Amino acid sequence: MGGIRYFGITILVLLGFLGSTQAQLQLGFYSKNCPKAEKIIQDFVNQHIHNAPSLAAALIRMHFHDCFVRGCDASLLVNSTSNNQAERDGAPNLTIRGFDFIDRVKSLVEAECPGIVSCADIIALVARDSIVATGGPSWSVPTGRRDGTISNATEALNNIPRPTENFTTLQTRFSNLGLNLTDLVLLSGAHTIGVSHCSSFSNRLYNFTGVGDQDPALDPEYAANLKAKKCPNPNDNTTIVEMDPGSRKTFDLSYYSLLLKRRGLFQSDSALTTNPTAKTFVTQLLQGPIQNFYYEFAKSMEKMGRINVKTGSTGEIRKQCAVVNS
Ligand code: HEM
Ligand SMILES: *[C@@H]1O[C@H](CO)[C@@H](O)[C@H](O)[C@H]1NC(C)=O
Ligand SMILES: *[C@@H]1O[C@H](CO)[C@@H](O)[C@H](O)[C@H]1NC(C)=O
Ligand SMILES: *[C@@H]1O[C@H](CO)[C@@H](O)[C@H](O)[C@H]1NC(C)=O
Ligand SMILES: *[C@@H]1O[C@H](CO)[C@@H](O)[C@H](O)[C@H]1NC(C)=O
Ligand SMILES: *[C@@H]1O[C@H](CO)[C@@H](O)[C@H](O)[C@H]1NC(C)=O
Ligand SMILES: *[C@@H]1O[C@H](CO)[C@@H](O)[C@H](O)[C@H]1NC(C)=O
Ligand SMILES: CC(=O)N[C@H]1CO[C@H](CO)[C@@H](O)[C@@H]1O
Repeated sequence: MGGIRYFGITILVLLGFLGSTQAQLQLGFYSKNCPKAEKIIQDFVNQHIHNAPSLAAALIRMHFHDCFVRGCDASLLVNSTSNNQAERDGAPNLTIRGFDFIDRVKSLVEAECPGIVSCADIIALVARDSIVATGGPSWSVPTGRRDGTISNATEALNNIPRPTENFTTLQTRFSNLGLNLTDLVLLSGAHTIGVSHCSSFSNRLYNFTGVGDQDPALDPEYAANLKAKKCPNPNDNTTIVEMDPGSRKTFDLSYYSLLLKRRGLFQSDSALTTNPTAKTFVTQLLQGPIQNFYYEFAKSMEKMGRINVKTGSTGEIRKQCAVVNS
């Protein structure tokens, strides 16, 4: 008995120790030190997103790219220096927009309470508030993330999923970060808004296997249309195309119906129909009311926002989001 009790106490002490070093994210983390922070951020988003609704897509994508490299730690925002090529200058960054928007939010929050609110939390809150402001789903954003001090372009290249990847590769990438098949299908649903450059998918139109062919998984009618009207030049890296034509501003289920019509724009979209479990889930999402998708999407977003977060005394609170504190 004594041995068991002693063992039990040891476990409790150990758990207490772990608990104290591994602080958790919590809702309203800033409610004591900077009670107005979340409201300042939300007000700024509400005032400015209407002038640039397409920014909402850019900002949720920014949150995704940040979380997938070194966790949600705002490493994506750091500028390169003479001896470091940062994430934002890595190949997958090409179309990440919204850096200025985050900088402006950070300035407002710093003016209210200097050195308290992390850039990582600002990205997470801004992403949520922008999607909400443009009529999309909402999700919980517990806060208390701290900012990283390392930002490396090669790591962005190695960790951000590519549009050419197949289901197995995507599933592995997600599961390495604690996200499962359900999360992969739901989070890909963010492609219901926003745009892509022709260069992100033109291999499917012009040179799929290196013999001047087309991706057979892409609806030939849709492919013909893209070639004729949107992306007539295989090397075009400036023209943008709606990923969910006709409804790119609406956070709806049409991305999933396009998948079943073989009109997902990227191989990574189309890949979701190559796995029977994922395809069944897509069909279920389409059968449910939109609220069901929103509810499920919210859970996956919250999960994504927790990836490898730095809390407690790890990391730092950056003074400027683009520069690691000296
Ligand atoms: C599953 C793996 C994913 C791949 C391979 C992927 C790939 C891409 C690519 C290639 C683009 C277009 C970039 C361009 O050419 O301009 C894009 C855009 C976008 N992605 Fe993803 N993505 C993935 C997952 C996600 C996730 C998890 C989210 C958010 C939760 C997301 C949100 C977006 C949004 C909103 C856009 C449009 C951005 C804009 O309009 O500026 N994506 N994605
Ligand atoms: C970071 O880089 C961007 C883009 O080059 C620039 O506009 C911005 O002023 C830089 N920020 C800082 C704090 O150096
Ligand atoms: C960036 O990451 C790559 C791949 O992990 C590594 O080889 C390289 O040394 C890193 N660069 C710096 C400056 O730390
Ligand atoms: C998926 O892609 C990986 C990496 O390119 C490859 O090794 C694998 O064979 C592919 N899997 C399938 C089922 O095509
Ligand atoms: C993925 O994880 C969520 C919990 O985060 C769970 O509800 C869901 O059933 C899981 N999906 C699969 C395919 O295991
Ligand atoms: C297709 O790709 C192959 C291999 O990368 C290349 O040799 C060929 O020139 C390309 N063809 C076209 C039409 O771009
Ligand atoms: C876009 O294409 C042009 C011409 O092929 C090339 O010079 C340029 O480097 C490309 N830009 C990017 C960002 O890939
Ligand atoms: C928005 C942004 O920072 N884009 C950069 C992406 O990376 C290239 C180099 O790979 C830079 O030239 C861009 O400025």
